[in-house]
Amino acid sequence: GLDITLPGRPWPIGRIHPLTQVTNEVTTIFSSLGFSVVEGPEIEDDYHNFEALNIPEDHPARENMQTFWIDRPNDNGRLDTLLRTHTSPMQVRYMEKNKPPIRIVVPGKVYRYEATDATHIPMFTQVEGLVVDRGISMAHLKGTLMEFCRRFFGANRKVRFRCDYFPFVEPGVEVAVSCTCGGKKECSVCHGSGWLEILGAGMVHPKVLERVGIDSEQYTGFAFGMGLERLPMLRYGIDDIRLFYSNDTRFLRQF
Ligand code: TYR
Repeated sequence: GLDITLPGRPWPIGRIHPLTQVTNEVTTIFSSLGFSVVEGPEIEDDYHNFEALNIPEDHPARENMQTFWIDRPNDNGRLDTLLRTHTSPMQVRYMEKNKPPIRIVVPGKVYRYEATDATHIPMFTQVEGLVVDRGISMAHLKGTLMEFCRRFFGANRKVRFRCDYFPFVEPGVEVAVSCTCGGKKECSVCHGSGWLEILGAGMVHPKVLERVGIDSEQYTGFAFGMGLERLPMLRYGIDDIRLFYSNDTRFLRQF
């Protein structure tokens, strides 16, 4: 017979992966600041990933971006196809097709040929940002990124800007956010420094603009690229980046 007093079977409910949640949160913040969200190819060519970003053949910056090359030589017998090492090639692709004013963010996967440990994995996620218009200055860069950090982390965290070098910007900066531990030596998130770097940024190098046919006398811009996994790691004190990719529901269920 049918016992209608029996409780129903529990229905397993899926949930949105924490990195998808964070991507949505980040793009929502930038949308409200007037940015459009675009995406681009994960398989890139040398020109867009390196050359057009001021990273020529023998530039030492290539060594910081251990590259997965695809074993398919071009007509000159050279390897030309790769898995993008950052989302910055989309700056170039977007500027090739669109004239200023430009205001975009680009979330996506990036790949580096690195050994795996608690803070490194061969595939991770970045969000690129690009603004190009008349009269864009470092003040716009700082204001935008400060506002982002305030909205994402809340008003209580400190935000630090320091000089950094990237071939495709001048000047370049690195942005870090204060760690919740306050700088304890045994903290596995910041290792006692009190800070975690979340993004690189800078004023778009005039050569990068000129290469895509944008007049650098009339237009200036700023760009940034953030490591997406670092945002929830900093916010929740997660100490192992591999947790995001190991499909352990005991971890995933918490978000
Ligand atoms: N592409 C850089 C990286 O992956 C980050 C970056 C992005 C730095 C844009 C500056 C910039 O303007 O390390």
